Amino acid sequence: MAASARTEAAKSALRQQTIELPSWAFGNSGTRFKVFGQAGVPRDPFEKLADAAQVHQYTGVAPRVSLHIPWDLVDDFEVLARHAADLGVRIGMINSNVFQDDDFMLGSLAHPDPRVRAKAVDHHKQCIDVMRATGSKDLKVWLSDGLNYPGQDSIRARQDRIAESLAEIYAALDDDQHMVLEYKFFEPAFYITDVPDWGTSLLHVMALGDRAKVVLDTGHHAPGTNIEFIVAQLLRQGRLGAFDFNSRFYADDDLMVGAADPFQLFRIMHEIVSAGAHAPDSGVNFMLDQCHNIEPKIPAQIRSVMNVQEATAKALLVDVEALTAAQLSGDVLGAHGVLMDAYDTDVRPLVAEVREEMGLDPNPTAAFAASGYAEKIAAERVGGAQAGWGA
Ligand code: LRH
Ligand code: MN
Ligand code: MN
Repeated sequence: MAASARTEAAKSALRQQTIELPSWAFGNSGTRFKVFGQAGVPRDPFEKLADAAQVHQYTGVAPRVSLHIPWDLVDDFEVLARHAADLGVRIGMINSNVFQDDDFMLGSLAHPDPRVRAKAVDHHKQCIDVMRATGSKDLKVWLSDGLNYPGQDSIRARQDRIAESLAEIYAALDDDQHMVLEYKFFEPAFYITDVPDWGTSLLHVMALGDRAKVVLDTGHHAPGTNIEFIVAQLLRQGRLGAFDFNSRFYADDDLMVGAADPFQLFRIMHEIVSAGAHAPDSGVNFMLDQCHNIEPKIPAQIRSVMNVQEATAKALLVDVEALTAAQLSGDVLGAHGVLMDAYDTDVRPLVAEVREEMGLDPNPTAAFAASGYAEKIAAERVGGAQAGWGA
């Protein structure tokens, strides 16, 4: 493909790619040391959606918002879904939360007590009801279940309990609803996490059925883990359901995607693009899972969306024919060079052009800043809510 054709194809793909925003990114957040309150943060889920809609208004590619239950509990979810539609966005994944109730201290779906497991399964059934009311088609499950001490519980029995509980949740889904299971190698449990890695998650979802897939949170791996390998492997199995994008330096830092390691994000997107999984119908949901503790939240989400777009643009510019030819002829440096040529391309003008073609301002950050929205909400909203932690 000629370079100009590649650029045109990249532009058309960028117009179609969408990125899902987390409602909790817009609330106050922090570390266990301090939550820093910001002026104008949303006081309820309705206002979180309004802020998310700003990100979509200026980027044009963020039309869905994930909810976290019970952080985003409202009396009437149909009203919330209509509010989203009025703002030009819609409800995306519904995240369950079985990590903040006292009953779940020793686990939720893996808990030794059947009564606690039933309570955790019931919570997921409530989340499925929220999906029905909002039109969401996807349930996201992350378990904080794990052990702090050797001998604390049976490793195998806990896997069996999780499998059984997940099967019950899966059976409660409607035929057109899906679920994803998120893994995380440690925290809050330190000795063992019951769903610590992609292999464990994959085994569980494969036992459930075709509508269960793995969600890969980029912050949930040990340092040095080759995430693009995991992406390639899950894609081969048709089991990559979604990303929770963020950046990590040390642990589950939840910083802006592409900030810590833009090259890693590019390598991930290269695997995605080479498998055609960036296409809107691929079944892979590109979501953000971030908290903005010290930076303004709406601009941080805008920047994150732009970071994903830029990494995708670079991946779309890889000269696939040249890469394949170099790979097949054993030209190690040639192949590496082709990949690096794409990574080293400044794609910012290309993405700006795409925005202009979509009728948007080429510079979303500046356009948002000029809109006066941040000043307006700071004046109007008093007593903003926390993102969820401790709420
Ligand atoms: C767990 C996690 C998971 C939760 C979110 C708030 O660390 O990544 O996705 O739902 O954080
Ligand atoms: Mn996550
Ligand atoms: Mn996390």
